[in-house]
Amino acid sequence: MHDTTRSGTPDMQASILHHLHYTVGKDAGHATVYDWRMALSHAIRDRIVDVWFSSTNRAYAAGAKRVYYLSMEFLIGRLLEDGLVNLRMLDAACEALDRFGLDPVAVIADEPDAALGNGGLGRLAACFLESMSSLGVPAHGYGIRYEHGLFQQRIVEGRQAELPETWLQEPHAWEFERPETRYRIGFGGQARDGAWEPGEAVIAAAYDTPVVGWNGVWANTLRLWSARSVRGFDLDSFNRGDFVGAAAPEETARTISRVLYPNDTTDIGKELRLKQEYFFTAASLSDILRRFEAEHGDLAKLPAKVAIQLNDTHPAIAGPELVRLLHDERGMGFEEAVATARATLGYTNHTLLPEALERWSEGLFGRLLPRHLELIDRIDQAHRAAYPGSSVRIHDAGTVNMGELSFVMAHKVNGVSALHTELMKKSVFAELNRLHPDRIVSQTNGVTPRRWLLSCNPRLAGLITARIGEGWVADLERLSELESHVDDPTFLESYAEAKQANKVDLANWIGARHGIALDPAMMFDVQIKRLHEYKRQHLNILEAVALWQAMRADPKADWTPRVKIFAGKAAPGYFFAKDIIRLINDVAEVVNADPLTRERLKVVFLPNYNVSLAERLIPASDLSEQISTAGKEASGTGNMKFALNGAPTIGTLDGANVEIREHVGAENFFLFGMTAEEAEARRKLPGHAQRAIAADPRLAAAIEAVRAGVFSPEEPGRYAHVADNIANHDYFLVASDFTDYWRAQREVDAVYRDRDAWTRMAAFNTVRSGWFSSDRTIRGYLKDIWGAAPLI
Ligand code: NBG
Repeated sequence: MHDTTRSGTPDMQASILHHLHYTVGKDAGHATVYDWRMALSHAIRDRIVDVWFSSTNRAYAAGAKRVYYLSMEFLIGRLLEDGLVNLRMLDAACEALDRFGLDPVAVIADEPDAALGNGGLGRLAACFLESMSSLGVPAHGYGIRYEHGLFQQRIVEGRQAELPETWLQEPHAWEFERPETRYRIGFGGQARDGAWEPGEAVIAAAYDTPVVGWNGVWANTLRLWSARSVRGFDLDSFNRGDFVGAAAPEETARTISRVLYPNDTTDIGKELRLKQEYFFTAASLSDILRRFEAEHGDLAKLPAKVAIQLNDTHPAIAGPELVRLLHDERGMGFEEAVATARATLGYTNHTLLPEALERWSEGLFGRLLPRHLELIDRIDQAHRAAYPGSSVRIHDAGTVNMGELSFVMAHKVNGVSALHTELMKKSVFAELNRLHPDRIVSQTNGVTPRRWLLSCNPRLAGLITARIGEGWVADLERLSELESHVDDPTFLESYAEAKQANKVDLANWIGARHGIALDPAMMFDVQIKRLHEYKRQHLNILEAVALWQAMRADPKADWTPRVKIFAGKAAPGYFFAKDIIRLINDVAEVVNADPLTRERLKVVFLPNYNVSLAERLIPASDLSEQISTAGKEASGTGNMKFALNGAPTIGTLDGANVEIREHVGAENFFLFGMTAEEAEARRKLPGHAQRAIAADPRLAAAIEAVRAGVFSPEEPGRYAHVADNIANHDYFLVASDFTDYWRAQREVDAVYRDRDAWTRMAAFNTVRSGWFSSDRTIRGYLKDIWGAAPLI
């Protein structure tokens, strides 16, 4: 379906060769895969740039409202295939590479993943950028150009080892440095008489990456900031022989954009982190105001022409910073400045985990941003004056609360699924919601169908297009036109074949890459996401242990063969999560070697989970594990990708699982476990874990095996603390949900054995997942939060 190319193969060949010669500086006889990949990327970039210019001109000509998405993370992954697919030049490019005697797959896979994010939050930002371009919304993404993205994970003797990520070691083919776009960002110093005299400063330097939308109609800009020294190279020190000192200012300044913090939903409370947040937020706001002033001038119009979205509290300093820019620097009255800022800002909350709601110590905050602290206190006072009796405090008891700050400074606050939004109203923002009952809205997350179906699953995409045409790519809800096809045996047969072929590809890749032989006839049961207790990978591995024991006890029974595939990174300082990785690998070693069970149960942990690995795994999955403790996963977005690609969910009523189940139908979803409310109540019941263990001998035996060192014979006590955690603390209710999880898994087994029933279920998941497109989510933000409209 990629055939409708704008420029045919000869044209493509010519531009690849042109760039190979004049941009990369190689001739075909000496070019490496890297050289070819760069040449192709530049050839594609040229075409994207044309789209980019015309979009920019159209946005200026229309004088339209612009959307600015501020995010610490953009987990964009590889861009070449994205560009090729959206420009519809994949076939032409593959053909051209083929003519040059190259393997297109290898060339495309040569691109490093841009891993400028930790997980769902950063990937959502990337999907939103793509959707805004596909819809033709004039928008910019703003973030940090980290030199080192999320660490690379190796598994060494079962354990996670972290290595630095080095995506910028090779030139990044997609970006344009903008030496003319630089801002001086201050820190420290003093606030005096309503003005700020920073004690130090760094330069924020802009790098632009165009993001092209579907069909090559519109392209927006992702602008990432890199930190530079204001002083540059110190020649005097150098001439004195102090070579290290000469380079010191530059090195220090660059630290700010050096690394992405490898934390997922937990706060790290570091000075450098706060600096990063202010650095990119301040640079972005200066840039936004500069563009606005050039275009419209009158600051009163700001909310009519600019919508700024804060992706979580990381850019929460945007509130006081915008007030500072309007009030201190442009002379707007304080109250008007606050009202203008509020009307311009929106805030998305992405988690209710208390440890992730950013709070800074007043000492650190005041030292780094003294004027902002003053402004925050005025904002706080004004809020209290407006709502006497309110106990809400932005700055209180020695801390500055970024959640409260974001809420007070935004005209809309949104949760990322229906359940999450409701829980937000009841918990973290209960009082603020009473004071501002219209402020909280819900916007359920979504994923871009271009990357997460068309590009990653060409077999299924081709089958869909053959049946209903290609309109679904731009309008995913059209998948519902396939409803009647689910009754057509030929459709189901092709659907099953596509999945099977994807599984064979994955098995071959895992075999070649990791030396693990997987039988594609087994069920591929997949849990891929960051390691976190609330995501409960330990529930999944305990079930594997119990299943292994059950198989050993009754080897003759007719077990449904399955392989449990895990992948995911743990924050380097999150020791329990790292122990779970090790436990999974230890269980794998024992279970996979057992001749009694190994034909029917395998456990695999794939290292270095990233966007590209997800693109490989999801189309080849049979079963999607979404088993978080109810009330803890704000939304999830992987859950949507699996459903769309025909992997039914085994899951709890958490996050967007709830809505997935409503859409695909309860009969096509394996539900288990307590609801959020029940979980909350159970947690308060003394001895809940022990009771659950006493009631389920299977669970007791599985925990006992882990405790006794069955999977760590060389160090029997290795997992005693894990067993102890589940038996005695179990905040995440692993024990209490185990029995029902086991039941649901056996139901999975039963349905899977009926190939037709399973295929129907999988197909219904695809056909009914159209609502989970990020295009739909963006339309929701446009209507309910941004008050902006697409230009195409
Ligand atoms: C994550 C949630 C996910 C959600 C993504 C995107 C953070 C702070 N939150 O459930 O845990 O899907 O955000 O909204 O990373």
